[in-house]
Amino acid sequence: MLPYKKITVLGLGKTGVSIANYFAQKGAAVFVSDSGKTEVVKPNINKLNKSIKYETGSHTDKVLDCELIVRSPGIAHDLPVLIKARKKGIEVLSEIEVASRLIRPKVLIAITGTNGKTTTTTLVGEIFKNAGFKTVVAGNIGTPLIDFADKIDSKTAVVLEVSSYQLEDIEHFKPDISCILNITPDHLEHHKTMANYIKAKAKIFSNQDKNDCCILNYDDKYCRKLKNTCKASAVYFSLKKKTSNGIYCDRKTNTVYVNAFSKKISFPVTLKIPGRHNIENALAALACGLGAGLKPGNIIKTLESFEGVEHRIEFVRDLNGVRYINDSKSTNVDSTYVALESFEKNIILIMGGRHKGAPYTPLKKLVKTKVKKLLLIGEAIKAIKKDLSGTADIIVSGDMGSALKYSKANAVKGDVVLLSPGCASFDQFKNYEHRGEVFKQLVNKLK
Ligand code: UMA
Repeated sequence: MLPYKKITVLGLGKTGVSIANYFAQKGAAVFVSDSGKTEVVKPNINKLNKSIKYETGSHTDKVLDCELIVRSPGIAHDLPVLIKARKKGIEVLSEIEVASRLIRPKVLIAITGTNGKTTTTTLVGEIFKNAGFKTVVAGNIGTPLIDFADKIDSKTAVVLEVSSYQLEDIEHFKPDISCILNITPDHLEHHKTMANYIKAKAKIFSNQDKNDCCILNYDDKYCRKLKNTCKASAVYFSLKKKTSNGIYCDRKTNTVYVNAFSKKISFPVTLKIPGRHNIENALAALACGLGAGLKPGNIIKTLESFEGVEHRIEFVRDLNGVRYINDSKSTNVDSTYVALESFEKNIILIMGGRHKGAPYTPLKKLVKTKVKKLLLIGEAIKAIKKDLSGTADIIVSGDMGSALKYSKANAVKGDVVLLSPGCASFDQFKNYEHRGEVFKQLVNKLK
């Protein structure tokens, strides 16, 4: 148990409920503050332990009557009440910092990156499960680490997906193996500048030392440079260059060369998951496994049998030769870029949702060459229209139902109807999973 008797939890989403209940059960006095309207927050209030006090609608100074504030990841790091708290000397920590102080696992692997986090975290989890480990997969992927705190022991492998939001308020968080998959503009509405975003990502290795390992993408300019500031033993993965301490894949022959972890080996790998980005994810996962001392043969078997994750370039249905693909997990421009790269041409692309600040212009070339119709939904319609005008035939659909109705009426054999929004989902859906489910339900109803 941590040495705090009075704790405030800021935000009552998944993280807030878990952390508040954990500390209440351990006997601490817990206060929860959520800025949302009572009727919206009510379902989560109902999940709270009865001893917990709460406020809704705004964050008042009641928040400050504590020794520790645990900030939910989606809440701004510089919220006025948090600035006040820090001035008063109250600790402000993220849930992963708090939860990681309570566990002593066999190995802690933390994975971040703008895109590919969920796929890679899931894959690394599978690698450890298949190697016979008791494995916990948690974090930004959907279940807060604190939910497993009492179940993790010295035999457990913990595989954690971490976001830049969670990393902002860490202090001692120290994974044995850290991994940054890539860094491209995202969450700029939260971090304000790219420099702040990179700084938050780099915190993943800030407490590591030479006995730890940090896995970085050589082909990503920001990741490559981070090696210079990293005290852990850094291992690169790359599709472009065989580095002296790294893992490289030759895409022409599908051969992987490992020149790291005191190994010099090569082997062929055939993945089921499509696209360049998934080869990168697989190389990173391989590095995580090798870094933890697992046998290459076992890891390769898992890489080759892995079928991917829901909502990420997920095949839904073939209707009269038209393929429907759910990529609702695309909540930023770069992940839509990656999805477009995975298909040849004849794409009917559904984009839009809540705008997150980054421009859509990096998609111009791919949209122009591969997209037949660009269907726009949600709040970002104006911003996308402005950035991508002149690239493809743009149709303002407004919502998912209309976009699919249009797709059904206009798609011909050989087309791909791709939902890859490039935006957050919160304008019209509860979250990206909800958006993906709605898409799949509507697609499966098409006659
Ligand atoms: N709220 C306040 N004050 C504010 C803003 C929000 O009280 O100023 C309240 C809201 O009213 C709401 C609550 O905070 O009730 C929501 O908290 P949250 O946004 O931190 O969401 P959680 O439900 O706790 O989910 C979080 C992650 N969400 C975000 O980082 C936005 C989930 O990642 C994660 O799975 C979960 O913790 C468990 O660890 C989702 C995500 O979108 C998938 N992550 C982003 C991404 O992957 O791009 C970073």
